[in-house]
Amino acid sequence: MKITDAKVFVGGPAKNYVTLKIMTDQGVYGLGDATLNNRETLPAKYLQDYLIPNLIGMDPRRSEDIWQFFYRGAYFRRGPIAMAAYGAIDMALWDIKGKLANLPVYDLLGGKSREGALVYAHATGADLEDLMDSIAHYTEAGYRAVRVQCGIPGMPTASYAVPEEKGAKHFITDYSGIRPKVESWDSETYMRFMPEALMRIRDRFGPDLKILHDVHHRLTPREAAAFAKEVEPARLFWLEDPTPAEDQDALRLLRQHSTVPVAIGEVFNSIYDCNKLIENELIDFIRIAATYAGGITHARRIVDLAALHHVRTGFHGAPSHSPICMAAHAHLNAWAPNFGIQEYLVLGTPECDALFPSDHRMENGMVHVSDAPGLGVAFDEEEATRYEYTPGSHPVVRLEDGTMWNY
Ligand code: CS2
Ligand code: MG
Repeated sequence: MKITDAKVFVGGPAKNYVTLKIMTDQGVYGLGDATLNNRETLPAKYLQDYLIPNLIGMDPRRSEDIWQFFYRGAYFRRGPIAMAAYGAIDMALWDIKGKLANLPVYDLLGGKSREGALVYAHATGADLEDLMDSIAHYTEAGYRAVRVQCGIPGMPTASYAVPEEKGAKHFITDYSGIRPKVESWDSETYMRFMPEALMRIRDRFGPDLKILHDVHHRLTPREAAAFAKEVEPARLFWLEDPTPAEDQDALRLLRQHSTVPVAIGEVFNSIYDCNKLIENELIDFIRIAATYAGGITHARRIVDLAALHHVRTGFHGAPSHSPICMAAHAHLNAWAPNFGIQEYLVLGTPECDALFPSDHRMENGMVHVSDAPGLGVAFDEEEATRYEYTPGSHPVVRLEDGTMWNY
């Protein structure tokens, strides 16, 4: 069996997705997601210029060897661009493998460990009152877990992922051009406001709601430890990215001072970014995504290491990823013995469903994986002709005096 061709599509409704389609001599094809948010053309180019010409003629069933060939063969290893490109190939090969076996990918991984995967939604508010309305909207829709982000008095754009003005829809990526907007940040103001706000949310919604909060890499290790200690009474489900994650030792101080569960890893792309965090049991949830972490093959290795250390999964599921990556997560979530929760935003808009038809479904705050062979998601190439690449950028963050900070 041989790979005969592969194509890359860049574009999509409201944002750019990088979609890979691998064709074989037996008529079976596979789909993968290489979307690297705000840098979408780069994994696409890597696929087109180097990886696809090498893929043609390879046996698609040998997904492990193909992964090793590209990872080791590159010589210069890892990095988000390369890992997203390998990730797309790997997902497509698992899709093909499932279609050949006539089995959903979760069965190839070891079968279902649960009936549905708990998800969390994103609630945001320009102020606390606005945020309470947004949380109520999701709890009324059946969500049992909600991530809460709130504007801070006196610093309207200071807290990550908050609408600029009341009622405005928030898109993190600004597609009006390639130059980023600048937001401002002050850790002291944030640390004075947020613990009390989280406590008020807990009081208002009661003990059962799972409340998550994302610090988006903004605090120093000492600040993060102080903050984590202060938010303990709100009994968060998790505190996400309290410090910049590339320093794996930064979490030690937090662990000495607080028992708040910590989630980290949405910017990681390899097991070597999180092995110390996992082995030293400095985190409770690992936030990798199948796309950035080199596909199902490498993500599964991270999930297995995490399982040895009581670390559960919480795969990144921001609109950064296409429904193909979310389908890969649905299969990993159905299987992983150490599943924790799934961030859930992508599926559901009519345009997105038309481009990526699937019967993975959300019900009562849980995702139910599709039983179709392979990944269980399709790609409508006719629909895809409606979209093209649109340059855009995340905001950047500066302190009041102009110093660059972490977005
Ligand atoms: C965020 C992301 O979902 C999250 O937890 O931190 O939305 C992140 O900002 C984007 O994926 C960046 O592209
Ligand atoms: Mg995050």
